[in-house]
Amino acid sequence: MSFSERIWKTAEANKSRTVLALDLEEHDPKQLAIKSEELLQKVGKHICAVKINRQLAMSLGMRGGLDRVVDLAHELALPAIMDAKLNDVGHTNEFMARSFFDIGFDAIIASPVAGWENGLDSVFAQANSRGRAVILLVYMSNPGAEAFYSIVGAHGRETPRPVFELLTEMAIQWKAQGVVVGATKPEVISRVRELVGPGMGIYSPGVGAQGGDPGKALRAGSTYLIIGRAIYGAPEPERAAMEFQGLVS
Ligand code: 3DU
Repeated sequence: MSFSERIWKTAEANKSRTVLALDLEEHDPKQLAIKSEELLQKVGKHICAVKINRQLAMSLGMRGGLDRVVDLAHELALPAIMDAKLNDVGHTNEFMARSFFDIGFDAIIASPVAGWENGLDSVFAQANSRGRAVILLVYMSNPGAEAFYSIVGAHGRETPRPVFELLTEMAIQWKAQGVVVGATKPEVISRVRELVGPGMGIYSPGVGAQGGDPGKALRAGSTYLIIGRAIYGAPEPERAAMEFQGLVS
């Protein structure tokens, strides 16, 4: 089963389109591991995957820390996505992808800005040979993102188009298993949905703390919502996760 099929299966089983952004901050790595695991146990039934950033990897360490969180996610039948935002030359990207796949991650997020040749080619090769997935960052959710992702230019073609459309095309051409588009930009989500068709997962961060409207994002075409602070920062994370779950049931 492909990554796209697995996350969809969990989404259906848990009646949830929420990818939990596990961005807890805690000085002591042991406490951080305990809190991360407790949160996952609490909300696991109400989400469809967990996304982990580099700061958690740095704080927990890859072995004996992050790998246990990934194992727990799998015990809860949740796919684990590494938000590495890979954006470097081929050999270092490859090392990062291999390291995260080695500890069990099912998918990795990369930035298409690095390009294919000696950029993301090595990441896709790693993923494809191991049955894992690459998700590409196509439009960020923060207000400053517009300065780059919306630049309109011909980029060597006849009709001028915004950068995010070119990045979306790369995702299609390279057979990415998903794209990240900020929930704060429903009109961009709709356009990306038009371009990728119905089958590709659109992952939208920026809900809650960043001001994006989850209902609007889903109606515009997002498949999944990436949510962090609005869940783990809530007085009752389980209840908060259930409320987001309510959007799709
Ligand atoms: O704002 P939240 O607390 O719900 O966290 C959003 C998460 O999504 C966080 O892990 C961040 O790294 C990620 N993300 C964005 O916020 C915006 C992007 O464009 C891409 C990823």
